[in-house]
Amino acid sequence: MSTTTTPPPTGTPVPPRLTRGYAALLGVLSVAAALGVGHLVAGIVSPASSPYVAVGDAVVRLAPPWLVEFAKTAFGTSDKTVLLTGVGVVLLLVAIGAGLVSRRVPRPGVVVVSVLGLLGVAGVMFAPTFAPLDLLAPVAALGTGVTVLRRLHALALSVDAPARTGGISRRALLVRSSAAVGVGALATAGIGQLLGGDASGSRDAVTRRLAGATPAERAPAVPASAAYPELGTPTFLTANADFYRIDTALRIPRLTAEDWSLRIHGMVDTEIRLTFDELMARPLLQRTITMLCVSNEVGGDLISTANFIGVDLRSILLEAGVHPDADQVLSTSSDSWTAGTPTDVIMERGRGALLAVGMNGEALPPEHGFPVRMVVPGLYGYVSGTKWVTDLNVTTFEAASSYWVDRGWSSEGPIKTECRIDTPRGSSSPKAGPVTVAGIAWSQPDGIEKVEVQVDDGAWQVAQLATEVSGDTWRMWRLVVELAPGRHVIQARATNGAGLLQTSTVADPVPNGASGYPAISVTAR
Ligand SMILES: Nc1nc2c(c(=O)[nH]1)N[C@H]1C(S)=C(S)[C@@H](COP(=O)(O)O)O[C@H]1N2
Ligand SMILES: [Mo]
Repeated sequence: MSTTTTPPPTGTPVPPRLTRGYAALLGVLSVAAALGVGHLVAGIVSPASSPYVAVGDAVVRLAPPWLVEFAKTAFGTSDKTVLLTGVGVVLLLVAIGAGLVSRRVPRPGVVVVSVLGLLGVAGVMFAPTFAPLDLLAPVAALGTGVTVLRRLHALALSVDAPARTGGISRRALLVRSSAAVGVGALATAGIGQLLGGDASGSRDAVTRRLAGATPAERAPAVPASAAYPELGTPTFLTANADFYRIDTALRIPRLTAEDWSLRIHGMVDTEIRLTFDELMARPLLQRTITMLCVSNEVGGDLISTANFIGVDLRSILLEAGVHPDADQVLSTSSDSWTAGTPTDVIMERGRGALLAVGMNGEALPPEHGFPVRMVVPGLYGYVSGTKWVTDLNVTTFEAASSYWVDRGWSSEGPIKTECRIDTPRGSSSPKAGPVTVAGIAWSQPDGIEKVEVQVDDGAWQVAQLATEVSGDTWRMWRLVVELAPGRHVIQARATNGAGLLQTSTVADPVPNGASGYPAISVTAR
């Protein structure tokens, strides 16, 4: 560890530079400090926002499917470890490179470290679970990396200058500082790992348990004829990573299945407490359900469909013995969010309210409520979809209110019959002539019986409906209309399985859901 002391050719002063060895070490120390601090901040705020983990996840998301498949077959369950090791090796090489290009001045290394930092920022920003607070970790990492590189670089270049303070030489100071940065990087990373200890091990175990379980009731089949993704409608089942997400959680609760329990109390004959094992010992039911957020605008995308698996909530409440005047089930999550569900909806025979433990063949993803959430077909999420649910208080609407009701939303939240036009896109310019209009419609739990489309002031034309999967899910529709060149307004409206036409009254999401016919304007050319 010293600067090279090449004898200066007579007359010309040679700018000092670092030895190759220390330059490489400097690069590694800077990147290690950045990752350590990033991991620590992520451990406090949100484990998935660790720049190291986020970049690893981004690699998985961006990798071509064949590579992912290959990794799974070649490395099995250790594919994650192999990936993170691979990312680590690449980072180490880049870090060494960052040091080696900075032997004279820190600038090139700062650029390399900043690019790495920005990769971390990008990895976090484009993660499906992104929340603004997640930016803290990669930004802290970037700042740390650049600062360490600049400081140590300046110190290393000055080792041959006379000692600054009386006792200790600059060389000794450099050795100590470098060691301190190295130890600090390991310590912050370690503490971050401890703090961030998430429930992923517990979640993997639940996924394996679900794979081995035999459901007492299977989800209805989803034939290819149930959706028109080739026309621009969503796929029938929404992949977990694409499932819309709404919650007030700044950091996702890290509840494990082992730590979870549910208490059912209040206006019941017998209080019930369930552990996760006790819940799993009950009959498991698969149900395909379309969930919707009350904040969804007409035409919006806060709607998704999954194949949920879980336990019948009604049967548990029957066991508890609900008092006849208890009109509300107030559910609370481990992070103290609450929802109030009408008891009569949960207790309706055939409604299918679930305490869900799985989603599309996996344990619930952490951001969708692992280990247990409520799902009630036909009710907006804010009055029924409690994620990380740990408490059910059987009560009345008069005695208790819930999170969004306290903020002005309606206490009852039945999903309104609605539809959406997915193709053509609004403001697009399709070719004049026959144009396919397609979209989705929903009316849980009655299902959709008819969708009609109107072009300008023309007659309402009945669309072709895709195969119905269940009344609890969306139903796709399509229709070819003739468009003459020029601007046109296309509207749609749905009629549900009970013969009820959706309302044409335009309403905002507040206080109980948006309504009105979806309309787009296009210019045929
Ligand atoms: N614990 C908790 N559960 C919650 C919420 C929340 O903020 N916290 N939001 C609800 C709302 S408003 C909706 S629309 C659904 C969304 O569920 P998802 O994120 O799995 O799509 O979750 C519901 N459950
Ligand atoms: Mo919502």
